[in-house]
Amino acid sequence: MIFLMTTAPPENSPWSTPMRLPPLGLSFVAASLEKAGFKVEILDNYLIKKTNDELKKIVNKLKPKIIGITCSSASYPECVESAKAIKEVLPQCTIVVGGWHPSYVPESMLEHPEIDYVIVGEGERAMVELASCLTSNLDEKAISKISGLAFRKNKKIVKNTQKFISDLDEIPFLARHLLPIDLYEREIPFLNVKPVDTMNVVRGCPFKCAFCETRRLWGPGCRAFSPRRVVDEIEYMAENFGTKGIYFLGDNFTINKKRTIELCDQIRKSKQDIEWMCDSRADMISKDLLRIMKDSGCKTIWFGVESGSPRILDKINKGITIEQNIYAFKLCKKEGIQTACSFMIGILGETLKDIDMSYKFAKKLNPDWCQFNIYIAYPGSSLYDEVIEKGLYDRQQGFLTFVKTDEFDFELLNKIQMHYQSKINLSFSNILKKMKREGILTVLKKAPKYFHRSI
Ligand code: B12
Repeated sequence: MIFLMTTAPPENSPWSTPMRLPPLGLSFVAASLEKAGFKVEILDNYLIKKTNDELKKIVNKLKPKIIGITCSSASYPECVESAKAIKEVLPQCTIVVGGWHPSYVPESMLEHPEIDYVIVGEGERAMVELASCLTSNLDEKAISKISGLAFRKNKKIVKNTQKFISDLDEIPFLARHLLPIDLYEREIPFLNVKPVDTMNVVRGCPFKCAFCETRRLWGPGCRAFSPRRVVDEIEYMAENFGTKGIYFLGDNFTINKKRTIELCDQIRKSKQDIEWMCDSRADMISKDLLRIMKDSGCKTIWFGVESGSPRILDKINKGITIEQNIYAFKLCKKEGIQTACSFMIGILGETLKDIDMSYKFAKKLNPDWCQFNIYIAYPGSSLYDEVIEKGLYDRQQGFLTFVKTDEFDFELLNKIQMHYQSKINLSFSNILKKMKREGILTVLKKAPKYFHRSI
């Protein structure tokens, strides 16, 4: 039996978000393990919040041979603590970690003897290979050849080169049946239907934003599930979980226009009448594409605008101009697609004047929803290296770094964030728009959420 789990930063931590979404990556890994014949259980501890003492009891009862843990830079300390707790009661089990943080800094995981293996990047194939070796008593030689595996050998850390799955359709549908589906949010302000579920259908991003750099996780190219496969899964979700809306989460849904059009066609022709939204970039949409997207149920597009200062857009290497953003938002409005967007505040090199430019720009774009995230530096990105090199921080929690410059620190950014977010999202016109879209009662019920802070 294989036990998979997530961990979360403590509730009062600045990195904890109130969003309750299913762990897509871990559930893909679970689905692949099931397809290979393993019995799998998932504990979404980001959601359920069992203490380590409770976790010890659970694993002691289940006695899994292998435990896989998802780890982000925010939950790194909790991931290590969980591994330690597990090994206290089950010293013989094998602990494998995967996810963004282990993929970028596998050494930080393997310095803890409780963690046996790290899977760098895409997890499905490597985890199945590892589990097969471990359960068929194959020798260490076979294990040491697994692509994407990092492990200790003779007091050194070995990292095998990754091999990416060229045909994503070989990955089975997400193992939603292993998740406590009713405990998730399943509604979203930008769609009028309920329940809404999330999907990730594109992997990789060719752009080189200095704060993100997903290439180390997904490789240099961009791969996607076939439109037919995506629609088959939507139909399966609708039939088995009542799904009526989809949020396509991920780097860039519209990266390949031809594929996006094909997917829209398939969605339109499918027997399910779904509403959906996606993440995209201002330079990756066009009038004809928006029309096709709208025709197939697209209601909202989320854009990472990041800054209203051209200097900062250059600094983060976003590759999108102020003018392109203005054009994209106008186009969406004209074509009847709602816009949501996020900005980052507190980037190194940014001044309070730049931050103010972002606020003014957000007002000018006039999105239906706007989020100001406080920039956090995390390993793997070039901005993180610069923050550390120049000492531009005053605190670190695990690997997450609170940027501090002569002009701002986290506390000030926090105040600015709350102020901007409430000014824009709680403006009279935006509240009216929300009420029209979601109904007065829903808006009143959700009001406290509009104030929540996010990084
Ligand atoms: C959805 C999302 C969330 C959701 C998470 C919902 C959930 N339950 O998963 C919410 C809103 C809660 C969230 C919160 C946060 N997030 Co977030 N999030 C994302 C987002 C947009 C999509 C993640 C996703 O589903 N990807 C698709 C799946 C298929 O990929 P995956 O999860 O990476 O999984 C693959 C591999 O990583 C690996 N894998 C993953 N887990 C495991 C486990 C094992 C055992 C194995 C073998 C392999 C493996 O295999 C998977 C399949 O190939 C990403 C950006 C992105 N483009 O991915 C950011 C991202 C992951 N988040 C990020 C951050 C910073 C945060 C927060 C700190 C933000 C905050 N202020 O609170 C928190 C911390 C959360 C935590 N757990 O500690 C960063 C992570 C950077 C880092 N180094 O950790 C990202 C990359 C965004 C970015 N570019 O800055 N997030």
